[in-house]
Amino acid sequence: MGQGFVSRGFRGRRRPDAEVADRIPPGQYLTRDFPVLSAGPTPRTALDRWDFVVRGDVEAPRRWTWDEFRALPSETVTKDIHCVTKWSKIDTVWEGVSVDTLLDGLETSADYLIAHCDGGYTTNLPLEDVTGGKAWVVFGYDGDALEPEHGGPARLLVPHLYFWKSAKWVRGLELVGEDSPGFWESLGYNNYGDPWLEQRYAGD
Ligand SMILES: Nc1nc2c(c(=O)[nH]1)N[C@H]1C(S)=C(S)[C@@H](COP(=O)(O)O)O[C@H]1N2
Ligand SMILES: [Mo]
Repeated sequence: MGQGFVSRGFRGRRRPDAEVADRIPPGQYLTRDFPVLSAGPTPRTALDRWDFVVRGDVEAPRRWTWDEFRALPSETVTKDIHCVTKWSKIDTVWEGVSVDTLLDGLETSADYLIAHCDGGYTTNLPLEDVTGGKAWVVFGYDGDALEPEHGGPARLLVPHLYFWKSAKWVRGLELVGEDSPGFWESLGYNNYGDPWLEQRYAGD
């Protein structure tokens, strides 16, 4: 095999921008980097003190230790992500537990949830936007453990909404009957955040 084949193969791993243009929402640009956006310091919770809780409007709260959480069925998903600061990143590869798995069989009359994180960050979501194969609690990125800066040990991944909904260092989901704005949502960002409708700010 000649040198030409090898370098061509390397270049071939990068898709030309035109090929993915229809995957980039309005006002966004494609990046190959993975920017870090955190409203505060990176929390570092030891795994033996980490747990994940589903609570709120449920008959009995559910709680998993790290080991229990990692024993849940997990999946690898490849998704495009879109940050409200206008970068989009395509074909990001994550490993985690589907929110469907976490809520499986749970009885609730809640229509919304609030994701709670180490460090105090919150974000609100309609329950229907995290069920039906649309959201995961991920602990792996690109074949490795999710780095602390990107939300490790675990973050929410809700790729069809702007990336601020993908709460880093997530520790629990609170099921609620009434919607209430999370951290960015109460600071003027859109309550829902559909990147294809450019719902960046309140009123968009
Ligand atoms: N806990 C927490 N989660 C968070 C944030 C944050 O500041 N704290 N920032 C949000 C925003 S605005 C974005 S764009 C993404 C950034 O994720 P990244 O740093 O892995 O790129 O995380 C989201 N989740
Ligand atoms: Mo963001």
